Amino acid sequence: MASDDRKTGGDRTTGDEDGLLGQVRRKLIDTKRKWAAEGRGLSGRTGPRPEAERLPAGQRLVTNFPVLDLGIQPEIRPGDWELTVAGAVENPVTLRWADFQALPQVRMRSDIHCVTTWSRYDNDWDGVSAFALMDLVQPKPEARFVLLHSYDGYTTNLDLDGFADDDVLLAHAWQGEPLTREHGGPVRLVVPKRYFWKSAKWIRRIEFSETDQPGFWEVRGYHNYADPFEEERYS
Ligand SMILES: Nc1nc2c(c(=O)[nH]1)N[C@H]1C(S)=C(S)[C@@H](COP(=O)(O)O)O[C@H]1N2
Ligand SMILES: [Mo]
Repeated sequence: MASDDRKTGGDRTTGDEDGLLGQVRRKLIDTKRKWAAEGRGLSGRTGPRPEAERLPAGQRLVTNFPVLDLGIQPEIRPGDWELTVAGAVENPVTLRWADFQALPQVRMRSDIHCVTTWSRYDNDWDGVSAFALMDLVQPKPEARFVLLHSYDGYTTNLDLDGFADDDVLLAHAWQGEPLTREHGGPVRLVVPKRYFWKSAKWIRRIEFSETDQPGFWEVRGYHNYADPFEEERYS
């Protein structure tokens, strides 16, 4: 942890988290984690989508990995990278590279669906799960949304359920190789159940909040929720 940005774990038998909402939230997260361990989908499906339903409407499959961004690709060396997680959380943190690497690491395979109509199957991501990050910062009961901030000035928003899902991670590697600068290295968010603009590259700050704050594309007419299987492209 960078200096004393991270508060001590605190006594969880006191304070907000002891309230009913806090208990419900912990229960909810525990349940989702259990489902994830059992390989259950949150939509009630068991296991992956059938192959015939895997490609959302209006998408075409590609095997390359297109690059899309605002045209600025910030060069952040791991030694200079910092991720702050703050807002409506019990334990705000600023993680540097070694702190991030010391968190539990996972590998997750998922499909990418970009609103510009390309989809790419079977991407292997290595990094830190959203659940592990939430364990660390302990979102407060009132936290209902997340705003992601990136080093290029980009922002994007998610409802808490969108972020706190069993396939969401902060990735530092793709297909077993360190994430390249053009794809958001050193660390990007990956949110497979939403169009890819929600997967912030060059992540710098994660803000938990009571209120929803639309991000860069969301204020420019992109859909707030962005489910590819509902074709939620524009609002
Ligand atoms: N920081 C940042 N993240 C971003 C973007 C961006 O411009 N800046 N573009 C988004 C969009 S629109 C897409 S489709 C994906 C593209 O990721 P890729 O370049 O790795 O394919 O990143 C998303 N994350
Ligand atoms: Mo996109």
